[in-house]
Amino acid sequence: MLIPIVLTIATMMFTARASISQDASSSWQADPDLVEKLTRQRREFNYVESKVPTYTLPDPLVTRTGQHVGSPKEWHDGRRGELLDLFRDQVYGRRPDTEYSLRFEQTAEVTQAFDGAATGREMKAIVEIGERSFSFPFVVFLPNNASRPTPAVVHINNRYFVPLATALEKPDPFWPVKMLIDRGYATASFHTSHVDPDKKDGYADGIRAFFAGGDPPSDTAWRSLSAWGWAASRVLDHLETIDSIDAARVAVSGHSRGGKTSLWAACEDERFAIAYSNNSGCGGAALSRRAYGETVGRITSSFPHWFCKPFSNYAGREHELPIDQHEVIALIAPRGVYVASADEDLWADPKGEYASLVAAAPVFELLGKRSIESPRMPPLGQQRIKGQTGYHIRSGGHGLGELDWGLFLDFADTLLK
Ligand code: GTR
Repeated sequence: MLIPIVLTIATMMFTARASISQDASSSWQADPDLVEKLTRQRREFNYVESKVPTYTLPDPLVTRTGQHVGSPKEWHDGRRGELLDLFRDQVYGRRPDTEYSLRFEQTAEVTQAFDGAATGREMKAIVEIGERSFSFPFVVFLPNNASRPTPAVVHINNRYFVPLATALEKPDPFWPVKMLIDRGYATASFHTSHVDPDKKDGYADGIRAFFAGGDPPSDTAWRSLSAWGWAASRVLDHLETIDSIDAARVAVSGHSRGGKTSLWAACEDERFAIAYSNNSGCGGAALSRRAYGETVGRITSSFPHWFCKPFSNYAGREHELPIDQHEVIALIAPRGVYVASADEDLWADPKGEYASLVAAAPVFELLGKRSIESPRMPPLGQQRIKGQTGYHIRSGGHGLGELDWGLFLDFADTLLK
């Protein structure tokens, strides 16, 4: 008798557990088997929820001197600038204020792309300081048949450059141009490494060295993420000159390191109406204090060119950070923010990505806007949209594809159309 009873309980336990992760109505939780597997593979990193340190997040609505921020005016005139400066000095670095001139050159054009649905152009942004110049290419697509100026998405491509000819030849889920056009959006994209090489020793060839006249960067000078975000703003400068685009309705998007960049780009440049951050993790949407998956210590040693020097000092001392990543989202308020996670991408800490969106809610509220407030994550595969913020977690690993894009555009439609 004993054996069958034990078996039944074991089966029930298994069934109960399986139904937790698959029940379409329950809030997402990391798959315990995956947690176990990753823990075994990377012992020095934490994937276990119960081992997340207890932490208190800095309150975005309390200033450094302890003043409570009680009005939109106090936010805009005081606290927002204070927070922006903290992120500049402690995390992403400070952009130079050197004067430069900027012009754009068209290097190729196709007026009847995608059976006449779009015009595609390959462009060059040329930045000049005195006699010196620096340039990077980007590609723009404009819907041909819109009856009024369209919204647009500037996509930060951290993987490769997609030249005009390539974009016309083969669909690319990482930047699905045809899909964007079909949904009524213009779009533009550039490759991060063309602006600032994505490698530890690439400084000399990038825009940062160009601005510094070859001098090495100071500890708090901008790093690559900020440089890439700056480039997204230069592409927006160009979009502002195109009559068929409504420059007040332009989103900035990116995946992973590109998703960290899209958030920071929208903090630095308030012209972006939405930031879309896909699987951005540490230094992006995920809260640093959770130290779940990738940590401040790990990211600043693996990618020292992404963050300014002070950020590395918080390795293992995340609780001492004067800010946390929910305040990056707060800096984008009252504009739109969309965060997307992936079920198997625990390295990017989906719970921490969602939690920071929620922790920014008081700022949206102060500014008279609605945003996601529920501490419970939505179930796997179910999108949540409330006012200015949206979120989904899909099944699968680290990556950006048409499913993510489609859900993001559903959110963008609610704010930009
Ligand atoms: C990972 C890195 C992340 C993320 C990602 C990417 O290896 O640890 O911070 O940015 O790469 O950009 O694909």
